[in-house]
Amino acid sequence: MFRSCWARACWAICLSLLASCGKDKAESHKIARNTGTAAVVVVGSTEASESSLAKEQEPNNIGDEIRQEIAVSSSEKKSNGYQGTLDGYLDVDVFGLRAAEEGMLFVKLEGAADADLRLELQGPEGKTLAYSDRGPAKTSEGIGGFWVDVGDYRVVVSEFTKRKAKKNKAGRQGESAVYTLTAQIKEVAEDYEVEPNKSLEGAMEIPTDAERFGYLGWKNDADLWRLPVIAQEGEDGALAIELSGLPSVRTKLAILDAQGKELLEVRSSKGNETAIRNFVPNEGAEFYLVRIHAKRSNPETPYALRIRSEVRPPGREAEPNNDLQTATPLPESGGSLVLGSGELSQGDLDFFEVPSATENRILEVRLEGRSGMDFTLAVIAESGAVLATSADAPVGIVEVVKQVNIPPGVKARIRIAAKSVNLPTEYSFSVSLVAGQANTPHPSQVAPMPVSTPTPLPTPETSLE
Ligand SMILES: [Ca+2]
Ligand SMILES: [Ca+2]
Ligand SMILES: [Ca+2]
Ligand SMILES: [Ca+2]
Repeated sequence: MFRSCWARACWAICLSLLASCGKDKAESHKIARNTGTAAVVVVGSTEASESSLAKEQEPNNIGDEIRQEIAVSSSEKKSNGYQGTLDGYLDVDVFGLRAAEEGMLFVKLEGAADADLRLELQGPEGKTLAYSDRGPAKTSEGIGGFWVDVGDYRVVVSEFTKRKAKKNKAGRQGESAVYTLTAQIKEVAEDYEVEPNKSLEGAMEIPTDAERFGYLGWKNDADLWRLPVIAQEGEDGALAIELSGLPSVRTKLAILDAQGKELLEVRSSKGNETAIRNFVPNEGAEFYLVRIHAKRSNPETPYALRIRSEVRPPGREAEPNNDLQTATPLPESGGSLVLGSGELSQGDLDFFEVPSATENRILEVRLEGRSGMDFTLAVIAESGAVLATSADAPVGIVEVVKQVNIPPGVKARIRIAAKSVNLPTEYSFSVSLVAGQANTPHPSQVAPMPVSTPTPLPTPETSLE
């Protein structure tokens, strides 16, 4: 206990020291891009009332001269913009956007309940910079926290029409209901992301035991955060990486090494939080990257990302442990019983390694999860051959495998997965090992099955390009 507390204290001190070392860099990086902008809390957007907005003037299609412009600057405390309509499904409305200052741009497109709106931010030459198509008609579109430099941009409003309707020229006809398009540069607090941060170069720092905020502000926005670490004292230190839920969004949370290689990615269910807990940094690793990403954006609600230091009790998993090679070794025990525990998020999979012995043993595993989740349990040989799986017990029932022969010298693996994970969920299990021979088929008589992607879990969606 004493050692454990001491290790925790050292771990925390080392991390906070490192965090303060890295701070100058993070701040200078941020200040450079925020010249002349005081760091204050995000201002509540003072929405322009619809009646105060000017009406769009046609023709304003792609290729027409831009005659209407939205002026944005951080000193403007209200949104500027226009009201418009889409005259049939083929109408496209292009507005200029002039940024008088650099900063974080927020664009909002609402109304036109009878049309499925799309919103695009373009460079002056028409190159797409950010895109929003979040849902059918009546879904507000927006772009949240896009970094603009001083200069000219374009905002394009158009309508989504299904391919078949387009082909048959059978899209919506006539003038749509009125839409409202507004834009504003908002000042953001110190602990918010600064875009662009899709690459290591732009990644801001998040120290341990800190909280940072950001937006998944447009389609395919991906945010990287730089997580500095230092070799921990003892072997029981770990990190918990926790991401808050975003309304109507399924978020993806990944940890990458310093070279950008993905080590583990978990997902949230719609609107819910997700987490990677029990993450154990490699000795000597300087930093890791945390990536936050989703298919569907939310330009209005920020996410909160937290990093906490934790202590791993004996037998607790060490992430990443999603395959045979990275299985967490279970502690050697004097007796015949070994205890283990861990946590599963959606997309996670946990492997444990059972210590080998000089004699043949009979293995039994009993797994208990919290909150009535449907776990699956398997015992696998070093070769990948499945030695035993738990019967498909209903939700909330303890999963058991028993009478499994473990030959001398073999380090068997235990694989733990779950069928549907709504929220990150803890589990614990016990492993009993008794010398002897059980009457079960030899491993070679059992067909091997893929172990890195268990059937019950949905296949991960395509990751970022
Ligand atoms: Ca129009
Ligand atoms: Ca972002
Ligand atoms: Ca896990
Ligand atoms: Ca895992």
